[in-house]
Amino acid sequence: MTGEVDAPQTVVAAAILRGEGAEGQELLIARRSAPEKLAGLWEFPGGKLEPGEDPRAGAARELAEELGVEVELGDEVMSQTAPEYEPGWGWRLSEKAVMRLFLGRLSGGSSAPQPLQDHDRVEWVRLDERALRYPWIPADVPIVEALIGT
Ligand code: 9L3
Ligand code: MG
Repeated sequence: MTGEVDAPQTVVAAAILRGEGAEGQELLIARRSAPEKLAGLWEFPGGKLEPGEDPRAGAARELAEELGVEVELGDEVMSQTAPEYEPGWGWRLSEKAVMRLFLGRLSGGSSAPQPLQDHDRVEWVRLDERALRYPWIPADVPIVEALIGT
């Protein structure tokens, strides 16, 4: 009983946007251009929540800033089996950061996603083994694997 408290966590919120492509359902992924150590790696777009910000609202704000889109977000993406998913917290990114992740879609009337800020490319991809050929940022790899079911 040393009176220790949990270190404050950085909370990131991100979205998996779904769209209908020629071959069925596709997901939006974005390639980071910054910071340097993550440049060239793909992720589900999002970013840090502001203090007290609702996670879905924060994810929507980040996508508006980063990609110029309007989104509608729904169910949270969770896992019962991935060790990286911590119930009550979200996806563990590092010792100090967790990520809330939501399924969503572009709102009717939204512009198409464009890399405006921290990305240099966006793509719609099918969620199967081919998605694992992209160089993902390390924190997102277990999420993609959990979604594909590998
Ligand atoms: N992060 C990991 N996976 C993601 C996102 C959107 C972010 N899908 C990590 C990368 C950064 C941190 O969270 O270290 C904060 O993200 P940002 O605010 O730089 O986008
Ligand atoms: Mg971001």
